[in-house]
Amino acid sequence: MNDVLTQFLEKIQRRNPAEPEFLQAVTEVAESLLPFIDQHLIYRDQKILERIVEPERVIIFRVPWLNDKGEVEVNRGFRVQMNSAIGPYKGGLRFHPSVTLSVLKFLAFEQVFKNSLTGLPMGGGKGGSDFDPKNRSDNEVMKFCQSFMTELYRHVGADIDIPAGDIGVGKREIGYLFGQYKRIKGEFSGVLTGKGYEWGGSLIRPEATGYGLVYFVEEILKTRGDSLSGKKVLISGSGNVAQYTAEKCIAKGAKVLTMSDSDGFIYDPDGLNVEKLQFIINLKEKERGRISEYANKFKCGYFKGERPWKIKCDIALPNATQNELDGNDAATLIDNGCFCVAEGANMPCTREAVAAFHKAEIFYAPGKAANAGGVAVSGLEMSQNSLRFSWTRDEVDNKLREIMKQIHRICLKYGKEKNGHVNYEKGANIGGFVKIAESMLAQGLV
Ligand code: NDP
Ligand code: 2IT
Repeated sequence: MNDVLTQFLEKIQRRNPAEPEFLQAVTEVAESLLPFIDQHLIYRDQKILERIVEPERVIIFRVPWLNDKGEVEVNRGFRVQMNSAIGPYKGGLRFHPSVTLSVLKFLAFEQVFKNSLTGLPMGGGKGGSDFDPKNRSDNEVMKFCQSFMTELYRHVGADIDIPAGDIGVGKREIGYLFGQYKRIKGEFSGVLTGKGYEWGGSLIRPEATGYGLVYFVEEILKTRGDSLSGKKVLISGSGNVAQYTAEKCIAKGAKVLTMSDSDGFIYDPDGLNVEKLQFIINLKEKERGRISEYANKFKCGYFKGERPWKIKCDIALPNATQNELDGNDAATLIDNGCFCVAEGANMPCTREAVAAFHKAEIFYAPGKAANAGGVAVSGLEMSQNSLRFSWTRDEVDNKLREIMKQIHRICLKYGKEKNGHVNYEKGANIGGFVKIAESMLAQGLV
């Protein structure tokens, strides 16, 4: 089996040179899937995994625009349409200077499995640009979004490919992108999710990834008759996912000790409360300021250039970006008694970190399961757009909770080891794969 894995990965590497993040994501999935595929020869003979790792289509385009000084700027735009076996392509847009083809291919690949796990009819895709919205005026962000959509509109549509937000793309950016699509096409459709509630968005979509993550952690804790009450929690990031993760953790009686941004992290030994969190939300969403200002305001620790994982905790929730928690961080967490790591971000833990969690047999929930709540409510936004109807907050929240419970059940079904330990990574990979594989078989060689 190791030979098969090695050969498979060597081929991926040869065909996708200089794509380390994509190779990392494929390695993680192939390690769980190849033994399973070996027991289901039709998947092997029909080369299902070989087909899944090849995007159906990749679009790369120039995004020229004028900044506030009247100067020309040029960025690169991408959309990776990875797999449409179970529905139209679906996945976020990321605007960040670190965006490359490799990053978007890894994200699109993860999205395929994640979307399958939600149980909703959504294929997988991801897109974005190396544009950095930080320190840009609203006018510049609008100009960029308009230029970006002036090319992207050809490739997306409510039944074709439905983008949403991700790092650097929130309600403001979705608004400008939607406006430009509507203007070019002359139609008001559900081409994007994460829209404002007044113009076709869903209640709970802003909260969904963070809330869903906490609901998933609750399911994990229930397996040992435990709850979040009184647990010490580390959160990284202070954006959309981190904010609503913190809100729900506080509501469940957990003690949130840290939050971070790309400059450093704050450590509040008393724990955040609703007022303190509101300060962070205002700081990040309105003033677009830095997390260090929290430490100045509430007189607590600020660790410049560091990540929160050295603080003693029960539960760690990496919610910022890929590879933000490495093997050394994992060893520190385990030594300090952390027993649960659940990924709000996509692939925040390196392979070495994940290996350490498996070895220590602590709970480790991969992003494709734990952070699926965001895209799940995007799917519910699509349903509401099709119905020309809006569900209440409670209706959407209850559906989200049920979806996260169902994903947890799938992880148990495929991930329970002989000794009773649950390998959520294996469970999520196999559980996500089966539905896609069966759909691909049914649809023939396309
Ligand atoms: P936001 O842009 O709202 O927030 C991102 C946060 O992460 C910010 O605090 C940002 O700090 C920090 N960050 C970003 N890049 C880096 C970096 N290179 N190093 C350190 N910190 C960094 O994004 P989201 O909250 O939406 O996304 C966070 C993660 O969650 C991503 O991995 C995303 O793919 C994933 N995710 C998002 C979903 C969603 O619905 N939005 C759904 C599922 C997963 P700073 O402000 O300094 O840049
Ligand atoms: O990584 C993700 O799942 C997202 N950024 C959300 C995608 C979506 O289409 O809502």
